[in-house]
Amino acid sequence: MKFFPSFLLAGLLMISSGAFAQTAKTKTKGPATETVQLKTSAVCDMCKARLEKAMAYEKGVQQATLDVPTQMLTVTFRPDKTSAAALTSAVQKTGYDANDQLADEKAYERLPECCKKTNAVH
Ligand SMILES: [Cu+2]
Repeated sequence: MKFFPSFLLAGLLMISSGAFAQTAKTKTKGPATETVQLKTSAVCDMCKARLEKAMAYEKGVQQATLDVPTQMLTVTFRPDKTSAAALTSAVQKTGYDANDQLADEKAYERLPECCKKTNAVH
């Protein structure tokens, strides 16, 4: 009779430590990400490719997708590596407006004619 309770206790300890290990693992699994949406002055698929590539080179960016018809750039990023402000600035440096922030003039001038914001989305 003495053997039984101690066996149960050992079993319970094993179960509870196993559960604890699993909880700790879940907590450290993958860093948190945030998503920001930027309204850009992109007008065509070349703009899309250019902006998505520029975002891919930004540190902390996990995914970037530009929807040409709505000109919305959606960026998923790691807030411990970058910020919405840094990504806004990166869009400006690529030659495009980002929300109410105007494009960097020199970068904008380097864009091909078809990508200038004077054009309608095409
Ligand atoms: Cu374009």
